[in-house]
Amino acid sequence: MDDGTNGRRVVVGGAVCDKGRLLAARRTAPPALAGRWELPGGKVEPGERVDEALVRELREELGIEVEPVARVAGEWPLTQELVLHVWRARLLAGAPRPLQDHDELRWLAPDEAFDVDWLDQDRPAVAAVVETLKG
Ligand code: 9L3
Ligand code: MG
Repeated sequence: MDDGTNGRRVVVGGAVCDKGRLLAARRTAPPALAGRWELPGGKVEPGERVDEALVRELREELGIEVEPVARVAGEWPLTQELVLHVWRARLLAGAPRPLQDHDELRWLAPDEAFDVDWLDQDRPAVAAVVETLKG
């Protein structure tokens, strides 16, 4: 089956939105990425759907419950083996806390969306999601 990933493992990032703002998370690892901001998430496990992985990762990393809304069009290569997909998600329950992998979180209004130093591969999806928030 052609899932469009050319055999690469999918990393899912969550564009979590609440009250018109987008959640950004600052990474603590690996050293090359520490201090950069991302749409939180992680690797999809074998046999797991991407939207399921998103719910699991955000529960593990931030202690929140989210509802996946829709995939953001596009995919962004991370390495030869990994490719980033982004899903918009709605905050259902909990207040995000950096439980693992992050040391700071911010809720960004559309006009602040690029005040943080996003990982390069996350930027196009952030831009697309910010447009939907302005709508
Ligand atoms: N990554 C890039 N953008 C993102 C996420 C969640 C992850 N929005 C990159 C960083 C790591 C790799 O994907 O090199 C795996 O992510 P993780 O499992 O360490 O979160
Ligand atoms: Mg992660």
